[in-house]
This record gives sequence, structure tokens and C-alpha cells, in this order.
Amino acid sequence: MKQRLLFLGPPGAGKGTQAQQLAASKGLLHLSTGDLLRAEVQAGSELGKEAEAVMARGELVSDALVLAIVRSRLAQQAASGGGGWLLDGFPRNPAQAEALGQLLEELGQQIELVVLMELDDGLLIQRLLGRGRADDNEAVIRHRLEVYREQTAPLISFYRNKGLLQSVEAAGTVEEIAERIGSLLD
Ligand code: B4P
Repeated sequence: MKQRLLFLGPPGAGKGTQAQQLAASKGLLHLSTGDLLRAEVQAGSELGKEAEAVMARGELVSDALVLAIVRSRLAQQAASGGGGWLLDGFPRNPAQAEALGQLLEELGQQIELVVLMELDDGLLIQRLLGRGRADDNEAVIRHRLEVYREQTAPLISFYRNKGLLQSVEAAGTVEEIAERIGSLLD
């Protein structure tokens, strides 16, 4: 089974929802940069203070901050014997993707599958408005979608060209989507 995975897709596609379930059922390390940043905000750390306003505007937190978080978690896991991981919401731009490539080379690891979750803007907006997190109001959601198109969407061809990308239709029930993703792992 493929066990070094990356979830890509627009905000609200359900990356977090699917990643959490899959990681729990397969015993993978679930690394959500969004969750980790929100935990820092909640803890009131220096890092959290820096991230809070940026996240509220729907923009991307600095690469250096996010990379430091990911590097320490992946290195820690590799040092304790390795195992599978699922990166959710990272990388989010080409610079992060390059940095991830370098980090994995240092660790002697490789991405085995990139899952692209695809969904129409109308449904994305509906889902996020329904969730109602601090950064889930309509103006900020629209800005996050623009940021996705400009900065994150270029990763689709980046990973497709490496032969790693598989797309999944992200409309339907959580169970249906989980089944579609599960069928890509063997
Ligand atoms: P994230 O935390 O990554 O969140 P997201 O993209 O908005 O949502 P996701 O796609 O995970 O959707 P979810 O499953 O929750 O990013 C938030 C912010 O953090 C970014 O804007 C940025 O500022 C910062 N950040 C994160 N990573 C970064 C990085 N690498 N670099 C820089 N900045 C970074 O689902 C959404 C909703 O839909 C939920 O309410 C869920 O219950 C619902 N839902 C899910 N599946 C459904 C289904 N099948 N049917 C109906 N509803 C469904």
C-alpha cells in the first residue's frame, strides 16, 4: 500500500476531513499545516501571533514558518523509525514543493502518491460557509480561492509531470470520496 501521500486541492475540498480518517485507519502520521498553525494561534506562541492575521486574511503564512514546522515533524518521525505520512495542505506553492523535495531527499524518502481533490467553486463556498471557522466568511473564502489558483494550482502540473498525481471527484458523501481515494492506494 502507498503510504507516503500528499493531499492537494482548493480550500473546502475536504482534504482535512479525508486525511484525518485515512491517516487514522492506516496508521499514518497526519500532518496538516492548517491544524498545526491554528494550534500555534490558540497557544498564543510567537509563531501563532505571526500567523494569525495572515490566516484571517486568507493568505499564505510565510514559507519559512511552515517549513520549520514540517521539517521538525518529518525528521522526528524518520528518526523514530520512519513509517507512512499524509501531508494535508502542504506544499501550497512551488517554493514549498521544492523545499519538500530537498527535505525528503535528505531523509531518503519519496512521495508515492499525490491525491488532487476537485470540486466546483459553488460547492466549496457552500461547505466553507457551513463550517464557519474564523477565516470562513465569503470575502475571505473568495480570496483563498484566488490564492489557491495563483500559488497552489501550479503544483498540479508539477506533480503530474512527475507521474505522481491522481484526481478524485470531491463531490458526494464523505464515505463515497473515501472509497475513491482508497482505491488509489494499492
Ligand atoms: P487549511 O487548514 O489547509 O484548510 P482548508 O484548505 O480551508 O480546508 P480543507 O480542504 O482541509 O477542508 P475541510 O476538510 O476542512 O488552510 C487554512 C489556512 O491556513 C490557509 O488559508 C493558510 O492561511 C494557512 N496555511 C495552511 N497550510 C499552509 C501552508 N502550507 N503554507 C502557508 N499557509 C498555510 O472541509 C471543509 C468543510 O467541508 C468542513 O466543514 C467539512 O465538514 C465539509 N465537508 C468535507 N467533506 C464534505 C463532503 N463530502 N460533503 C459535505 N461537506 C463536506
